[in-house]
This record gives sequence, structure tokens and C-alpha cells, in this order.
Amino acid sequence: MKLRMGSVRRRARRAFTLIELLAVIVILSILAYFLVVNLTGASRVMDVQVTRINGQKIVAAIGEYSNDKGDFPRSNFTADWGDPPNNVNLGSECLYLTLCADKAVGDGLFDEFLVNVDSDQLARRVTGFEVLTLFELGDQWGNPYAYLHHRDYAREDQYQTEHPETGESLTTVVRAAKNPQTGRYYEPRGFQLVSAGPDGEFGTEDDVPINYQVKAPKAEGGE
Ligand SMILES: [Ca+2]
Ligand SMILES: [Ca+2]
Repeated sequence: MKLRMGSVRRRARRAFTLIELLAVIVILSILAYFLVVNLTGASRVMDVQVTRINGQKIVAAIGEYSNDKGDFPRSNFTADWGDPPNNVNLGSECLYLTLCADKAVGDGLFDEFLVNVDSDQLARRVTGFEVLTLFELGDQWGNPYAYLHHRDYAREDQYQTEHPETGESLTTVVRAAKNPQTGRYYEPRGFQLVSAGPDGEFGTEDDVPINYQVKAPKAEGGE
């Protein structure tokens, strides 16, 4: 009788342990899920931050250039550069040609940013460059920052980018951003520099403007 009571208790103990184990597995799975979600979110926030910081480095170089030359880098091709091979990623390529030439203000500073998402080449060698590759200045996801000089704000620029996760090739149009409250361009006498953000596509909510702050549209009927 004593023996039977003991084996019942042992069975109960085994069953309880199994339930405990299952509960622990469930809890661990839930924790792992939230950890992955949080880590993905954290790395996305980090990429946005790095894109802002790198963008500010470009803005600083643009400032230095304009102090020196009395104008911001152009966002269209000069006669010296020849005809652009295509009309894709143009503003970003102009920044590269202006800032990154030998002895220019960004000489060597932006080597780690260089990308060439539209895989194009200059028609001929340009003074200050050893290669024909027509680079763009790229963000943390390897897509070009879009750049527009205020003279070109009315332009609609085509940008070729890649989806950061799927690698899918994307084409979006970049227009200079306007303040919804005034209907006027941000930085009307300056320039606009913007990253397409985590989705790799310009004109969406996650875009990362570098040298201006986008204001939320005025609420309907609000003062
Ligand atoms: Ca290019
Ligand atoms: Ca975007």
C-alpha cells in the first residue's frame, strides 16, 4: 500500500514536470519572438540614425563647397562632364562629381558611401577621376541619397533603388518637398537632400529628409 502511494506520487510529479516543461517552452518561444521583433526594430532605428549622421556629413561638405564657390553643388550636368548617360539618379551623381573629385571638399571622405545602383558610366574621363563609373552617394541601405539644387526644384527626378530586404529593383520619382502649411518648398534658397529610408522607395512615409524637417499636414478644421 505504501509502495503504491509512492508510485502515484512519482507519476504525478512526472506529469507536473512535463506540464512545467511545456509552459517553459511556450514562454521561451514568446520571449524569443519579442526579442527578434525588438532587435529588428532596433536595427532599423539604428540604420535611420546612421543615414542621418552620414547625410549630415554630406550637408557639411555641401556647406564648405558653397562657402568656397558662392553656390551649392549643381544637380544637373555641366558641359565639362559631357552628357549624362541616363536621367536616373542624376542629383546624387552630380554630388559625387562635385564633392568627390581629386582635391575637392569631399575627396576621400565619402568612399564608403559610393554606390552605383543604375550601373552607368561616364561617356568620357572627367578631370579629377580615374574611373568612368558614375557613382551615387549611398545611404545605410545602399541606395542613393536624392539631391536637388533649388534651381531644379520643379524637376521630377527618376531614382533607381533596391528594396533593402528583397533586392527587388525599384524606380520612384523624387520631387522637391513642400511644407504643407505654406505650400512652399523647404529650403527655398538652398537644396534638399533625402534618403528613401528603410523601404528603399522615395515618396513614402519612412523617407529620411536630411536638411529639413517635414511638418505634419494640418488637421482638417484645425487651427
Ligand atoms: Ca549611377
Ligand atoms: Ca521611403
